[in-house]
Amino acid sequence: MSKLKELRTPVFWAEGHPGKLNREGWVIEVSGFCANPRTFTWQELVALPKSIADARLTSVTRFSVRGRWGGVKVADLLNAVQAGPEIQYIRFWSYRMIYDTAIPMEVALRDRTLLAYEFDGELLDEDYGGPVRGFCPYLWGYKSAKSVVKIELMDRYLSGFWEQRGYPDDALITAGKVRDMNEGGRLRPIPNGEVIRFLDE
Ligand SMILES: Nc1nc2c(c(=O)[nH]1)N[C@H]1C(S)=C(S)[C@@H](COP(=O)(O)O)O[C@H]1N2
Ligand SMILES: [Mo]
Repeated sequence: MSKLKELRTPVFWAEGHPGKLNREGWVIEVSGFCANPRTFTWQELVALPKSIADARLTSVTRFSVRGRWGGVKVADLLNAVQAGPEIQYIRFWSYRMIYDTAIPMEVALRDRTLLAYEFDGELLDEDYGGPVRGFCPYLWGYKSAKSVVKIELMDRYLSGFWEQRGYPDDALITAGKVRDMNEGGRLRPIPNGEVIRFLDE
């Protein structure tokens, strides 16, 4: 059983569970405002420098799970495609192209924003967005698209799956209580204005 499952991390697939996915045959397209649009195969992706982000995935539905997320920094990926100066937002598309969400370039460039394929040293399975998912601990979890097949580098904002259904476009994590999955679902406060510190708690 995966660590995320052991922690009883909820599994969200608003568009329906994708079933078994082919990790070795996985391909991610990166296109839009860049000099070198291209695809990354699973093999090409894992050959890029690996970064570990010790951080929390925190859902607006009030759960939070912390661990060592491993993958490629979105910033490194943007370098690899020679991202253009026009880029304002990065949009992630999930398998089947039903679920999408976009994050501001400034957030995409932060240290712990990843294209993640691991949690605590284990490869992500389909339940938790494997083979490769967006991971952005700075914003509510709906900005961390699962099983990503396409990344669009955009000069403007377009609201995604949940944003069109009423969740805030900025997805800023707000003060309140969340169930901490690392502590069996115990309620943990997110203090006002201290979200960055909360990431490390
Ligand atoms: N493709 C896809 N990605 C998604 C979602 C989804 O329904 N479909 N749910 C989002 C939400 S609301 C959250 S909180 C996290 C939950 O991640 P988990 O299912 O791995 O716990 O995934 C996000 N990414
Ligand atoms: Mo969520």
